[in-house]
Amino acid sequence: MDSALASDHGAYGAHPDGGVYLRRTVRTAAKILVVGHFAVGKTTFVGSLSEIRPLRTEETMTQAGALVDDLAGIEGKTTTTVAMDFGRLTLSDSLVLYLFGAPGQQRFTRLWQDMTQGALGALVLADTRRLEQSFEVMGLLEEHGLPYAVAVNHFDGAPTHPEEEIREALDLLPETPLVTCDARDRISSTRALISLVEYLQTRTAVQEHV
Ligand SMILES: Nc1nc2c(ncn2[C@@H]2O[C@H](COP(=O)(O)OP(=O)(O)O)[C@@H](O)[C@H]2O)c(=O)[nH]1
Ligand SMILES: [Mg+2]
Repeated sequence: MDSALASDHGAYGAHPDGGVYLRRTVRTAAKILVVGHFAVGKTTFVGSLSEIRPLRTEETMTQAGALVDDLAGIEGKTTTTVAMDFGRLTLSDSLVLYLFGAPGQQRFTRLWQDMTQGALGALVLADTRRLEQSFEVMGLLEEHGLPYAVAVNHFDGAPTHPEEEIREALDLLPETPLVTCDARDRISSTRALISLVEYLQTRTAVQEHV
């Protein structure tokens, strides 16, 4: 876990309101991934939580991309993430989270090698209209040994299912947290993130006792 922690970022500068610059008091930085398939809401999620203007690397989808990215049900979307989203969330005077929104498309899997370095865990965003598309990212996380929680991002008109059915459809382990969220809403996104962080803490506590 130590690899995920960076200490003493005081040199980055300070701002009395904890705004753009990192507070001098911050001692621990934790890296969390926000992952999921195309158009599941990663950029929206990181954007609603980040206290700095999120860094987004998106480009307008080209004809070539349209052949690869499945647009069924999301016709309004004209951009797709080509690399990653990056945001920052200060949780306390001493703790800051760095959020990395990562694409799940197969052609970006090599990016995962770098991105998973030092990450504590991941929040998998899912969409009930395309649950089967979450398997790819969950598989990648398992390959990299990263713990994760799942947040079903609620889209208008998307079917709602009982939790048990979603768990079964996604083949989740009993301990894997499953929550619902609206990625556009800061409070809702914060709750989803908290469920992941609490899960990571319980795992750490268990590991410390073995
Ligand atoms: N109704 C609804 N729309 C959302 C939600 N989250 C994202 N969207 C929309 O879905 C589209 C795809 O979201 P985006 O964040 O770009 O997905 P990404 O490809 O995973 O980064 C955008 O038009 C968002 O405005 C949500 O929780 N509810
Ligand atoms: Mg995106």
